[in-house]
Amino acid sequence: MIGQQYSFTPQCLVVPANTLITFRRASAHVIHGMLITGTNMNLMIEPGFISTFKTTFDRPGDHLMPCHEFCGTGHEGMWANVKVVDKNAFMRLTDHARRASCGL
Ligand SMILES: [Cu+2]
Repeated sequence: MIGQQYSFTPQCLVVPANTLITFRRASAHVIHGMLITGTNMNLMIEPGFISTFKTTFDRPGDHLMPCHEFCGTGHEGMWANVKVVDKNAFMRLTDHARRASCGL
């Protein structure tokens, strides 16, 4: 995931529950922060570095991932989503595609 003023790309991630997920984040411009609501995940994203963390979501659900480091005039609108789906549903979604879409 890339953070840039003032969005994250991609805007939404679909991941399977009960599976170790590795997040890798980088910034295109300035320092951003990112947390995942309902979890203890919280990190800084700095230009020139790749921030990495691993976690497992224990159940399906939707989480917001807002930028929590003031990064400029559009900071308040900078957020993304992670959609956690049942592992079997994820396998069906990716059966014929390389990645799942949040549009399902
Ligand atoms: Cu920000």
